[in-house]
Amino acid sequence: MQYQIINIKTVQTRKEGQLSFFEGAHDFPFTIKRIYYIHHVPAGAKRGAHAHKTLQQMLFCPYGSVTIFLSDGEKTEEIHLDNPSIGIVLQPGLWRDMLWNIDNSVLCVAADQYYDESDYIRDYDEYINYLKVQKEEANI
Ligand code: T46
Repeated sequence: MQYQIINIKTVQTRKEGQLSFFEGAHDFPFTIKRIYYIHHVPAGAKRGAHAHKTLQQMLFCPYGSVTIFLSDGEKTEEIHLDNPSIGIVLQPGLWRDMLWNIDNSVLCVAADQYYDESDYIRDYDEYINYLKVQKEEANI
């Protein structure tokens, strides 16, 4: 499955609390062009239900708990983002669903491209067909 879990650098500060950070060229496999975050979502709500053709993204949850369900058309995996020091880098071509486990959890995303709706595949049958065509093209 085309994703990596990354440890976000976190320091125990002299003041109460911890501070987590990442630096573009040092800690990232891509150049960040866009950051967005999803908030005010009630527990039990689901989002996602799409794949990206080319977009790479890093997802992390600085507050709360969100489960990410991934599929590559054959296998499925789920990752629990409930630690502000953990992120996942998703490569293109993965179907994703997200489940909010706790009210008002925040899901932050750093992306390597500007928003472009034409990069989304939002229909699962279309996604399976897209993967099939990709495989056929790779074998030519
Ligand atoms: C993803 C997961 C993890 C914008 O106008 N600009 C943006 O940068 C984004 C990300 C979205 N939008 C608009 C497009 C839709 O009209 O916001 C609306 C909701 O987007 P969507 O239904 O795709 O949201 P999610 O939470 O299902 O998915 C989002 C990202 O879109 C997606 O790339 O991988 O978070």
